[in-house]
Amino acid sequence: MRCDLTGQERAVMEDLAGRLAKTPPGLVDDPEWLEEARALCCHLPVRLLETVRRYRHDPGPEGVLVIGNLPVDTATLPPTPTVPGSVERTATVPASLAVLVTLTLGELVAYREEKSGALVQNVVPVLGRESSQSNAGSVPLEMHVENAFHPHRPDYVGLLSLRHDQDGTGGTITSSIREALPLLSDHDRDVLGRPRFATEPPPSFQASSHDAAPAGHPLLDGDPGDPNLKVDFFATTALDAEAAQAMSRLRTAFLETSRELMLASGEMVLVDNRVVIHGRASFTPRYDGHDRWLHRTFVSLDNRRTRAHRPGNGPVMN
Ligand SMILES: O=C(O)CCC(=O)C(=O)O
Ligand SMILES: [Fe+2]
Repeated sequence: MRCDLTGQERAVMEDLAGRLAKTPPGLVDDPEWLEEARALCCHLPVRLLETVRRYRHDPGPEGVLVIGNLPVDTATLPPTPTVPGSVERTATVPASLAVLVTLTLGELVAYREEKSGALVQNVVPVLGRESSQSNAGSVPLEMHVENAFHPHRPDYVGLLSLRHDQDGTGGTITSSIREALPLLSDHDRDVLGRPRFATEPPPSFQASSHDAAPAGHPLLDGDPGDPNLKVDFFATTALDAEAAQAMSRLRTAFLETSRELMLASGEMVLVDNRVVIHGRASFTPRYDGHDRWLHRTFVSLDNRRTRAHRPGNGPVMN
């Protein structure tokens, strides 16, 4: 699914994001700023709201929605951050855009142990982390459901491109179980639907409170013909040999049906984290301030469902 903003719609977004960026205290994680963001997100161009509403009802076979022509002005962007764990606490125009679009889909959330619980996170390459299986790396990032280990993994992931890679590489890879499922045998589907797999927290989590050995879980659950998905091909292990073979064939099916999205500056992709896995192709960072830069946000659809994990009814989950 796609929605490219017209010039007029882009101007509306520019006005709303500009107003939000100027809202006191100008900090993304501040409750009063977020309150204003929730109000302003109801005023997005109606065609965009309709598209997001349709996408939330059913994300289509590919499970992703790309929104194009958002008003990111590369001329005024600061250099791409280079530090580990980089987040965007300041309510810049791009951060405001990411928040406004994300809030139309559901509740904006973050995880306390990841990127200091910031609601808008920077996806940037970090010197010395080239081979890390995290978004700071630049080797191929293995396909994963976001925070697959967590009992309340996000329902959607948002990625807004501020700056694309200088060589035009490092695309975001997505692949949908709706497209991969037909490539799997009934036997493999049955194995993947049983609790014969375990998933560790990703490297971006300081694993403190998740030290216990992860319990076995299925990779596919729900409607056998249109299942939900929970797998991270780096962090998930099969608990027996037959499960390992089925998981390997699942990975092959995902590779065969995957797409590479070269997000241009001002393009934002929303990924349905129940039906789509994502990853990233390799690229060569230069650490010169012009590297690939995305803002990442997470959506949870139901605040009550996650309440026990969110102290003070705030947006940050334990
Ligand atoms: O860099 C990307 O395109 C995606 C990285 C990723 O998986 C993430 O930030 O969750
Ligand atoms: Fe990810």
